[in-house]
Amino acid sequence: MSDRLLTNATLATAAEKGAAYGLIEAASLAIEGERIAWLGPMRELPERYRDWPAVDLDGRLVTPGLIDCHTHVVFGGNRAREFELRLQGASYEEIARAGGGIVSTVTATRAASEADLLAAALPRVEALIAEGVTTIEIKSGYGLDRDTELTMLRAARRIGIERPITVKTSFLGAHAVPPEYTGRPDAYLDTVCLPALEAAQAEGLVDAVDGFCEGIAFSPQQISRVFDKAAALGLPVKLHAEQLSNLGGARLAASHKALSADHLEYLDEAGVTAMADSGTVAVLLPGAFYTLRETTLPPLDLLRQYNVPIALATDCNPGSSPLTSLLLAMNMGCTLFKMTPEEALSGVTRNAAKALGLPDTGVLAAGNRADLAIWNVQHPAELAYRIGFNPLHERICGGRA
Ligand code: DI6
Ligand code: FE
Repeated sequence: MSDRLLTNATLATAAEKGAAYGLIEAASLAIEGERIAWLGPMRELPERYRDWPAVDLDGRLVTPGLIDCHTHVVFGGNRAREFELRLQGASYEEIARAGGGIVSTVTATRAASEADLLAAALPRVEALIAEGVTTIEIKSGYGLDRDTELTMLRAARRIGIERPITVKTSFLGAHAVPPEYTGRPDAYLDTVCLPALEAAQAEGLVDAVDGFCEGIAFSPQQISRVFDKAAALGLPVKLHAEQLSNLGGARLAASHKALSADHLEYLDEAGVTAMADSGTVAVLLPGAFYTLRETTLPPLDLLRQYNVPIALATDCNPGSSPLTSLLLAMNMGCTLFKMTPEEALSGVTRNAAKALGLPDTGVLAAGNRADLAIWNVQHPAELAYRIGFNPLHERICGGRA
């Protein structure tokens, strides 16, 4: 699509400094190729853009394209049966220890081909795209053998080719101990996980390395070994930390300069200060909190007090968060975690970009990628306020409608 001008818009730029939401009213935004060339009040529009083809947005709100910075959208099967069991009283951890949970998805994922995984994931990704999502992070972690981990990552990369969306992949081989290694997590890491990471990196399939630090998964010592391998391969890290208990995962992640630590319901002050010092983003996942009927809240006040950037994501996965709406995650962030609607918006734009190490999206600014969402709303608070309604008017990803 050629160069053009959006006029008569309300911009919520999500810039860190300045007005709430980075709001600019009666604004124009010029798109040149895949980048934002200029934005600001209409009356300050520079001469050179005045004869560009213009679209009058009639006062509509424009935000950065939304970024879902933590998903597991590639997987086989589903866990509706486990949903029934949990409603009959079984806990998430009991189901996992009895060989259900993550491991049941592993069985279904191993049985699927790359084409099967892609076909199953696309409707989930399309639901996100329909809500203005322009960047998605996708993890492996349901293969837990070398071939299936690689197949998952290839399917994830394929999504970014088949659909107009930027995909960032994370290798999550340290997600669970597969049944064939029960009781031998270190042997799993040495013989499967670490060699698979090396192979995936050699194939260009990995943008970051993730792990699950939890009693039902891997200890901090084990995660450390995975992070050391990531460092040796030159890959950034992130971690599922303090979701069900406090093992000091956030501190560990921060000591490895992690991009993000995610979940964090059981995070303590030492973890918060460590994250503040390392610039690690707190990715909150209210869909999992809701699904697991968690009652311990992530420490929002401490995160704010120490200026830790806060992001929000769907955690879309078949077990703890079968959620494919980032707008609903924003609403849940506000209602369940008492985030402000402004924090919810920066959580799915500016801070989500930071959680993925992306410097040129997540904020509307000249020079950034033209990743935009145009909404049929007047004020940005409306995005987090409504439940189950999608006011997207148009989405532009890298300058393309
Ligand atoms: N924490 C989660 O919430 C997901 N993974 C993780 O480490 C859940 C994965 C699942 O239950 O399938
Ligand atoms: Fe997750």
